[in-house]
Amino acid sequence: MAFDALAIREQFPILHQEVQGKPLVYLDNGATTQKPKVVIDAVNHYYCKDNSNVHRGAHTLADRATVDFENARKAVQTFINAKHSEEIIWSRGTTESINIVAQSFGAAFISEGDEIMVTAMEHHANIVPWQMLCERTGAILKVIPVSDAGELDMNAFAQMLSPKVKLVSVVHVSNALGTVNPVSDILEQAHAVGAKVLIDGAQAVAHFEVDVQALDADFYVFSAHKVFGPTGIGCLYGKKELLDQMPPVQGGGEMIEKVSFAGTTYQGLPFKFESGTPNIAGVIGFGAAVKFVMSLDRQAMLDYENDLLAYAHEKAAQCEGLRVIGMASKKAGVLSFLLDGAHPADVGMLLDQQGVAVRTGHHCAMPIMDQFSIPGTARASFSIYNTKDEVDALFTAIEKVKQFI
Ligand code: C6P
Repeated sequence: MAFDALAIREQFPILHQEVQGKPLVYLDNGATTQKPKVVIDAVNHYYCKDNSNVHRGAHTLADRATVDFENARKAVQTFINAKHSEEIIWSRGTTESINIVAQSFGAAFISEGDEIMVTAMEHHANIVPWQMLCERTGAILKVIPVSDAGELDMNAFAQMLSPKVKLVSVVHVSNALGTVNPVSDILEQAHAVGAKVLIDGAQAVAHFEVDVQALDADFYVFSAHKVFGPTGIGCLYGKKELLDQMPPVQGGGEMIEKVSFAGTTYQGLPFKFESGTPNIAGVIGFGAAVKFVMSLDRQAMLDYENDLLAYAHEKAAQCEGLRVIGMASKKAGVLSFLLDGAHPADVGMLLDQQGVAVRTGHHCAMPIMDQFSIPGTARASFSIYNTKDEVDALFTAIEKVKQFI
Protein backbone atom coordinates (compact mmCIF):
# COMPACT_ATOMS: atom_id res chain seq x y z
CA MET A 1 0.00 0.00 0.00
CA ALA A 2 1.27 3.47 -0.87
CA PHE A 3 2.34 5.73 1.98
CA ASP A 4 -0.37 8.28 2.73
CA ALA A 5 1.52 11.46 3.62
CA LEU A 6 -1.66 13.53 3.55
CA ALA A 7 -3.24 11.33 6.24
CA ILE A 8 -0.02 11.63 8.27
CA ARG A 9 -0.10 15.42 7.87
CA GLU A 10 -3.53 15.51 9.48
CA GLN A 11 -1.96 14.21 12.69
CA PHE A 12 0.40 17.20 12.98
CA PRO A 13 -1.61 20.23 14.16
CA ILE A 14 1.21 22.75 13.66
CA LEU A 15 1.41 22.16 9.91
CA HIS A 16 -2.03 23.64 9.31
CA GLN A 17 -1.23 27.34 9.50
CA GLU A 18 -0.06 30.24 7.42
CA VAL A 19 3.18 32.11 8.04
CA GLN A 20 3.87 35.44 6.37
CA GLY A 21 0.42 35.09 4.81
CA LYS A 22 1.42 31.87 2.98
CA PRO A 23 0.74 28.21 3.81
CA LEU A 24 3.56 26.93 5.99
CA VAL A 25 6.03 24.71 4.13
CA TYR A 26 8.09 23.24 6.93
CA LEU A 27 11.40 21.95 5.57
CA ASP A 28 13.53 22.23 8.70
CA ASN A 29 13.06 18.69 9.96
CA GLY A 30 16.79 18.14 10.40
CA ALA A 31 16.74 20.80 13.12
CA THR A 32 13.63 19.38 14.75
CA THR A 33 10.60 17.47 13.52
CA GLN A 34 7.05 18.54 14.31
CA LYS A 35 5.01 16.57 16.84
CA PRO A 36 1.97 14.40 16.10
CA LYS A 37 -1.13 14.72 18.25
CA VAL A 38 -0.42 11.41 20.00
CA VAL A 39 2.82 12.85 21.40
CA ILE A 40 1.21 16.14 22.44
CA ASP A 41 -1.65 14.17 24.07
CA ALA A 42 0.73 11.86 25.94
CA VAL A 43 2.62 14.81 27.47
CA ASN A 44 -0.65 16.59 28.20
CA HIS A 45 -2.14 13.49 29.82
CA TYR A 46 0.89 13.09 32.07
CA TYR A 47 0.63 16.66 33.34
CA CYS A 48 -3.18 16.61 33.64
CA LYS A 49 -3.55 13.18 35.27
CA ASP A 50 -0.32 11.54 36.41
CA ASN A 51 2.23 14.24 37.27
CA SER A 52 4.43 12.83 40.00
CA ASN A 53 8.04 11.88 40.58
CA VAL A 54 9.15 8.44 39.43
CA HIS A 55 10.63 5.46 41.28
CA ARG A 56 10.22 6.98 44.73
CA GLY A 57 6.59 7.65 45.57
CA ALA A 58 4.31 5.42 47.63
CA HIS A 59 1.13 6.62 45.97
CA THR A 60 -1.01 5.99 42.92
CA LEU A 61 0.14 8.91 40.77
CA ALA A 62 3.79 8.02 41.38
CA ASP A 63 3.04 4.43 40.38
CA ARG A 64 1.27 5.48 37.20
CA ALA A 65 4.05 7.89 36.26
CA THR A 66 6.70 5.23 36.93
CA VAL A 67 4.88 2.61 34.85
CA ASP A 68 4.54 5.00 31.88
CA PHE A 69 8.14 6.13 32.27
CA GLU A 70 9.50 2.58 32.23
CA ASN A 71 7.14 1.54 29.43
CA ALA A 72 8.66 4.33 27.34
CA ARG A 73 12.06 2.77 27.94
CA LYS A 74 10.71 -0.53 26.64
CA ALA A 75 9.24 1.24 23.61
CA VAL A 76 12.62 2.79 22.75
CA GLN A 77 14.26 -0.61 23.34
CA THR A 78 11.89 -2.14 20.79
CA PHE A 79 12.36 0.82 18.43
CA ILE A 80 16.10 0.13 18.02
CA ASN A 81 15.88 -3.58 18.92
CA ALA A 82 18.17 -3.40 21.95
CA LYS A 83 18.60 -6.70 23.78
CA HIS A 84 17.93 -5.31 27.29
CA SER A 85 15.77 -2.38 28.41
CA GLU A 86 18.51 -1.27 30.83
CA GLU A 87 20.74 -0.61 27.82
CA ILE A 88 18.53 2.43 27.13
CA ILE A 89 19.85 5.37 29.16
CA TRP A 90 17.90 8.64 29.17
CA SER A 91 19.92 11.73 28.35
CA ARG A 92 19.01 15.27 27.31
CA GLY A 93 19.70 14.37 23.68
CA THR A 94 22.36 13.28 21.22
CA THR A 95 24.84 15.85 22.50
CA GLU A 96 24.59 14.75 26.10
CA SER A 97 24.69 11.06 25.12
CA ILE A 98 27.99 11.55 23.30
CA ASN A 99 29.38 13.57 26.20
CA ILE A 100 28.45 10.80 28.66
CA VAL A 101 30.30 8.23 26.54
CA ALA A 102 33.30 10.54 26.10
CA GLN A 103 33.54 11.08 29.85
CA SER A 104 32.66 7.62 31.07
CA PHE A 105 34.10 5.34 28.38
CA GLY A 106 36.99 7.81 28.27
CA ALA A 107 37.66 7.40 31.99
CA ALA A 108 37.48 3.61 31.80
CA PHE A 109 39.21 2.85 28.53
CA ILE A 110 41.18 5.77 27.04
CA SER A 111 44.74 6.67 27.90
CA GLU A 112 47.69 8.55 26.42
CA GLY A 113 48.59 7.57 22.88
CA ASP A 114 45.26 5.82 22.20
CA GLU A 115 43.45 6.89 19.04
CA ILE A 116 39.86 8.02 18.61
CA MET A 117 38.45 8.36 15.11
CA VAL A 118 35.72 10.59 13.79
CA THR A 119 34.85 11.62 10.23
CA ALA A 120 35.25 14.99 8.55
CA MET A 121 31.46 15.31 8.25
CA GLU A 122 30.64 15.15 11.97
CA HIS A 123 28.36 17.52 13.84
CA HIS A 124 30.24 19.50 16.50
CA ALA A 125 28.53 17.28 19.12
CA ASN A 126 30.61 14.40 17.77
CA ILE A 127 33.86 16.34 17.59
CA VAL A 128 34.24 18.58 20.61
CA PRO A 129 33.65 15.97 23.38
CA TRP A 130 36.44 13.85 21.81
CA GLN A 131 38.75 16.84 21.54
CA MET A 132 38.12 17.51 25.23
CA LEU A 133 38.81 13.85 26.06
CA CYS A 134 42.04 13.96 24.06
CA GLU A 135 43.12 17.09 25.94
CA ARG A 136 42.44 15.37 29.25
CA THR A 137 44.13 12.08 28.43
CA GLY A 138 46.74 12.67 25.73
CA ALA A 139 44.79 10.48 23.29
CA ILE A 140 44.92 11.40 19.59
CA LEU A 141 41.94 12.38 17.43
CA LYS A 142 42.09 11.09 13.84
CA VAL A 143 39.77 12.24 11.08
CA ILE A 144 38.47 9.96 8.32
CA PRO A 145 38.45 12.01 5.10
CA VAL A 146 35.35 12.74 3.02
CA SER A 147 35.26 13.04 -0.80
CA ASP A 148 33.91 16.03 -2.72
CA ALA A 149 30.69 14.09 -3.27
CA GLY A 150 30.35 13.88 0.49
CA GLU A 151 31.20 10.19 0.91
CA LEU A 152 33.58 8.64 3.41
CA ASP A 153 36.94 7.52 2.05
CA MET A 154 36.67 3.90 3.17
CA ASN A 155 40.14 3.06 1.82
CA ALA A 156 41.67 5.75 3.99
CA PHE A 157 39.61 4.46 6.92
CA ALA A 158 40.94 0.92 6.42
CA GLN A 159 44.51 2.23 6.33
CA MET A 160 44.04 4.36 9.44
CA LEU A 161 42.79 1.45 11.52
CA SER A 162 45.22 -0.20 13.93
CA PRO A 163 45.09 -1.71 17.42
CA LYS A 164 45.81 1.80 18.75
CA VAL A 165 42.27 2.85 17.77
CA LYS A 166 40.01 2.43 20.79
CA LEU A 167 36.87 4.15 19.51
CA VAL A 168 35.38 5.12 16.15
CA SER A 169 32.56 7.66 16.46
CA VAL A 170 30.67 8.24 13.25
CA VAL A 171 27.48 9.89 12.11
CA HIS A 172 24.89 7.56 10.56
CA VAL A 173 23.32 10.31 8.40
CA SER A 174 25.11 13.64 7.97
CA ASN A 175 22.94 16.60 8.95
CA ALA A 176 24.88 18.91 6.62
CA LEU A 177 25.15 16.70 3.52
CA GLY A 178 22.51 13.99 3.92
CA THR A 179 25.06 11.21 3.34
CA VAL A 180 24.08 7.80 4.73
CA ASN A 181 27.32 6.27 5.95
CA PRO A 182 28.16 2.54 5.61
CA VAL A 183 28.03 1.96 9.36
CA SER A 184 27.88 -1.85 9.06
CA ASP A 185 31.21 -1.91 7.22
CA ILE A 186 32.68 0.58 9.69
CA LEU A 187 31.59 -1.55 12.63
CA GLU A 188 32.98 -4.72 11.13
CA GLN A 189 36.36 -3.21 10.31
CA ALA A 190 36.66 -1.35 13.61
CA HIS A 191 35.76 -4.45 15.61
CA ALA A 192 38.42 -6.41 13.73
CA VAL A 193 41.11 -4.23 15.37
CA GLY A 194 39.37 -4.28 18.75
CA ALA A 195 37.91 -0.75 18.56
CA LYS A 196 34.44 0.12 19.84
CA VAL A 197 32.03 2.12 17.70
CA LEU A 198 29.57 4.89 18.57
CA ILE A 199 26.99 5.80 15.95
CA ASP A 200 25.36 9.23 16.02
CA GLY A 201 21.88 8.38 14.81
CA ALA A 202 20.36 11.85 15.31
CA GLN A 203 19.45 12.19 11.62
CA ALA A 204 18.84 8.52 10.92
CA VAL A 205 16.10 7.16 13.18
CA ALA A 206 13.31 9.36 11.79
CA HIS A 207 13.98 8.02 8.29
CA PHE A 208 14.72 4.30 8.44
CA GLU A 209 14.74 1.32 10.79
CA VAL A 210 17.77 0.86 13.01
CA ASP A 211 18.58 -2.48 14.63
CA VAL A 212 21.46 -2.09 17.07
CA GLN A 213 21.85 -5.86 17.50
CA ALA A 214 21.97 -6.54 13.76
CA LEU A 215 24.50 -3.71 13.41
CA ASP A 216 26.40 -4.90 16.48
CA ALA A 217 26.74 -1.22 17.51
CA ASP A 218 28.54 -0.61 20.80
CA PHE A 219 26.82 2.75 21.32
CA TYR A 220 23.95 4.32 19.39
CA VAL A 221 22.70 7.80 20.28
CA PHE A 222 19.81 10.00 19.18
CA SER A 223 17.44 12.80 20.26
CA ALA A 224 13.69 12.44 20.70
CA HIS A 225 12.96 15.80 19.12
CA LYS A 226 14.28 14.74 15.71
CA VAL A 227 11.98 11.72 15.68
CA PHE A 228 8.66 13.45 16.46
CA GLY A 229 9.22 13.57 20.24
CA PRO A 230 9.82 16.37 22.74
CA THR A 231 13.00 18.41 23.13
CA GLY A 232 15.35 17.90 26.06
CA ILE A 233 15.25 14.11 26.02
CA GLY A 234 17.31 11.54 24.16
CA CYS A 235 18.70 8.05 24.19
CA LEU A 236 22.10 6.63 24.89
CA TYR A 237 22.12 2.99 23.89
CA GLY A 238 25.16 1.01 24.97
CA LYS A 239 25.90 -2.68 25.13
CA LYS A 240 25.27 -3.86 28.69
CA GLU A 241 28.70 -5.44 29.09
CA LEU A 242 30.32 -2.11 28.18
CA LEU A 243 28.04 0.14 30.23
CA ASP A 244 28.58 -2.15 33.22
CA GLN A 245 32.29 -1.42 33.06
CA MET A 246 31.85 2.35 32.75
CA PRO A 247 31.72 4.72 35.76
CA PRO A 248 28.82 7.14 36.34
CA VAL A 249 29.51 10.72 35.27
CA GLN A 250 27.13 12.58 37.58
CA GLY A 251 26.47 11.89 41.23
CA GLY A 252 23.25 12.54 43.11
CA GLY A 253 19.88 11.01 43.82
CA GLU A 254 18.48 8.06 41.85
CA MET A 255 21.91 6.75 40.77
CA ILE A 256 23.01 5.48 44.18
CA GLU A 257 22.52 2.21 46.01
CA LYS A 258 23.79 3.32 49.44
CA VAL A 259 25.33 6.59 50.56
CA SER A 260 27.43 7.05 53.64
CA PHE A 261 30.37 9.26 54.50
CA ALA A 262 32.47 6.13 54.59
CA GLY A 263 31.72 5.55 50.91
CA THR A 264 28.91 5.32 48.36
CA THR A 265 27.82 2.48 46.10
CA TYR A 266 25.99 2.93 42.83
CA GLN A 267 22.87 1.44 41.31
CA GLY A 268 23.09 -0.84 38.31
CA LEU A 269 21.94 0.03 34.80
CA PRO A 270 20.25 2.17 33.66
CA PHE A 271 19.98 4.27 36.85
CA LYS A 272 23.74 4.54 37.37
CA PHE A 273 23.73 7.09 34.53
CA GLU A 274 20.45 8.84 35.44
CA SER A 275 21.06 11.07 38.46
CA GLY A 276 18.35 13.41 39.71
CA THR A 277 14.70 13.76 38.76
CA PRO A 278 14.51 12.97 35.04
CA ASN A 279 12.54 14.68 32.29
CA ILE A 280 9.48 12.51 32.96
CA ALA A 281 7.09 14.23 30.55
CA GLY A 282 9.82 14.14 27.91
CA VAL A 283 10.38 10.42 28.38
CA ILE A 284 6.63 9.73 28.12
CA GLY A 285 6.43 11.86 24.97
CA PHE A 286 9.48 10.07 23.58
CA GLY A 287 7.76 6.71 24.14
CA ALA A 288 4.65 7.96 22.33
CA ALA A 289 6.82 9.24 19.46
CA VAL A 290 8.61 5.96 18.79
CA LYS A 291 5.32 4.05 19.09
CA PHE A 292 3.89 6.43 16.50
CA VAL A 293 6.79 5.65 14.12
CA MET A 294 6.54 1.91 14.78
CA SER A 295 2.84 2.02 13.87
CA LEU A 296 3.77 3.12 10.32
CA ASP A 297 4.71 0.92 7.39
CA ARG A 298 8.46 1.58 7.62
CA GLN A 299 9.34 0.33 4.14
CA ALA A 300 6.57 2.38 2.53
CA MET A 301 7.70 5.37 4.58
CA LEU A 302 11.31 4.97 3.43
CA ASP A 303 10.27 4.52 -0.21
CA TYR A 304 8.12 7.64 0.05
CA GLU A 305 10.92 9.73 1.55
CA ASN A 306 13.49 8.46 -0.96
CA ASP A 307 11.13 9.36 -3.77
CA LEU A 308 10.58 12.84 -2.31
CA LEU A 309 14.32 13.47 -1.97
CA ALA A 310 14.97 12.19 -5.50
CA TYR A 311 12.28 14.59 -6.75
CA ALA A 312 13.94 17.48 -4.90
CA HIS A 313 17.29 16.52 -6.47
CA GLU A 314 15.70 16.46 -9.94
CA LYS A 315 14.28 19.94 -9.42
CA ALA A 316 17.64 21.12 -8.08
CA ALA A 317 19.43 19.81 -11.17
CA GLN A 318 17.10 21.89 -13.37
CA CYS A 319 17.49 25.03 -11.28
CA GLU A 320 20.03 27.42 -12.79
CA GLY A 321 22.56 28.88 -10.38
CA LEU A 322 21.81 26.30 -7.68
CA ARG A 323 24.61 24.08 -6.43
CA VAL A 324 23.86 21.06 -4.26
CA ILE A 325 26.39 20.38 -1.49
CA GLY A 326 26.42 16.65 -0.80
CA MET A 327 25.95 14.30 -3.75
CA ALA A 328 26.53 10.95 -2.06
CA SER A 329 24.96 7.97 -3.80
CA LYS A 330 23.08 7.11 -0.59
CA LYS A 331 21.32 10.02 1.08
CA ALA A 332 18.46 10.62 3.49
CA GLY A 333 16.33 13.64 4.21
CA VAL A 334 18.64 16.52 3.30
CA LEU A 335 19.09 18.88 0.35
CA SER A 336 21.85 21.36 1.18
CA PHE A 337 22.37 24.02 -1.46
CA LEU A 338 23.88 27.35 -2.43
CA LEU A 339 22.53 29.93 -4.85
CA ASP A 340 25.05 31.79 -7.01
CA GLY A 341 25.77 35.23 -5.66
CA ALA A 342 23.61 34.89 -2.55
CA HIS A 343 24.53 34.38 1.08
CA PRO A 344 22.66 31.39 2.54
CA ALA A 345 21.28 33.58 5.37
CA ASP A 346 19.63 35.89 2.81
CA VAL A 347 18.23 32.88 0.94
CA GLY A 348 16.70 31.59 4.18
CA MET A 349 15.13 34.94 4.99
CA LEU A 350 13.67 35.38 1.49
CA LEU A 351 12.29 31.82 1.56
CA ASP A 352 10.70 32.47 4.95
CA GLN A 353 8.90 35.47 3.48
CA GLN A 354 7.22 32.98 1.17
CA GLY A 355 6.23 30.61 3.95
CA VAL A 356 9.10 28.17 3.36
CA ALA A 357 11.09 27.23 6.48
CA VAL A 358 14.65 26.00 5.87
CA ARG A 359 17.78 26.18 7.97
CA THR A 360 20.83 28.19 6.94
CA GLY A 361 24.39 28.36 8.23
CA HIS A 362 27.14 25.87 8.99
CA HIS A 363 24.73 23.39 10.61
CA CYS A 364 27.18 22.86 13.49
CA ALA A 365 29.47 21.11 11.03
CA MET A 366 32.14 23.74 10.43
CA PRO A 367 34.93 21.34 9.39
CA ILE A 368 32.98 19.98 6.41
CA MET A 369 31.93 23.53 5.42
CA ASP A 370 35.65 24.46 5.50
CA GLN A 371 36.43 21.51 3.26
CA PHE A 372 33.97 22.85 0.67
CA SER A 373 35.34 26.40 1.27
CA ILE A 374 31.85 27.71 2.03
CA PRO A 375 30.51 29.57 5.06
CA GLY A 376 27.37 27.46 5.12
CA THR A 377 24.41 26.34 3.05
CA ALA A 378 20.66 26.66 2.89
CA ARG A 379 19.26 23.29 3.90
CA ALA A 380 15.85 21.86 3.09
CA SER A 381 15.29 18.76 5.21
CA PHE A 382 12.32 16.52 4.66
CA SER A 383 10.05 14.33 6.72
CA ILE A 384 7.15 11.93 6.29
CA TYR A 385 4.54 14.70 6.15
CA ASN A 386 6.19 16.66 3.35
CA THR A 387 4.82 16.38 -0.17
CA LYS A 388 5.92 16.92 -3.76
CA ASP A 389 3.68 19.99 -3.78
CA GLU A 390 5.86 21.38 -1.01
CA VAL A 391 9.01 20.59 -2.98
CA ASP A 392 7.42 22.52 -5.87
CA ALA A 393 6.64 25.38 -3.48
CA LEU A 394 10.30 25.42 -2.39
CA PHE A 395 11.53 25.72 -5.98
CA THR A 396 8.91 28.32 -6.92
CA ALA A 397 10.11 30.31 -3.90
CA ILE A 398 13.76 29.81 -4.94
CA GLU A 399 12.94 31.28 -8.39
CA LYS A 400 11.53 34.36 -6.62
CA VAL A 401 14.64 34.59 -4.41
CA LYS A 402 16.77 34.64 -7.56
CA GLN A 403 14.94 37.78 -8.71
CA PHE A 404 16.12 39.57 -5.57
CA ILE A 405 19.81 38.62 -5.81
N1 C6P B 1 21.50 18.87 14.41
C1 C6P B 1 20.54 20.40 12.79
O1 C6P B 1 19.83 21.34 12.45
P1 C6P B 1 20.93 17.65 19.83
O2 C6P B 1 21.08 19.12 19.69
O3 C6P B 1 21.72 17.13 21.00
O4 C6P B 1 19.52 17.19 19.81
O5 C6P B 1 21.57 17.01 18.50
C2 C6P B 1 22.88 17.31 18.12
C3 C6P B 1 23.19 16.67 16.81
C4 C6P B 1 24.11 15.65 16.76
N2 C6P B 1 24.37 14.98 15.62
C5 C6P B 1 23.75 15.29 14.48
C6 C6P B 1 24.05 14.51 13.24
C7 C6P B 1 22.83 16.33 14.46
O6 C6P B 1 22.21 16.63 13.32
C8 C6P B 1 22.55 17.06 15.63
C9 C6P B 1 21.62 18.23 15.63
C10 C6P B 1 20.58 19.98 14.24
O7 C6P B 1 21.20 19.77 11.97
C11 C6P B 1 20.88 21.15 15.12
S1 C6P B 1 22.52 21.76 14.91
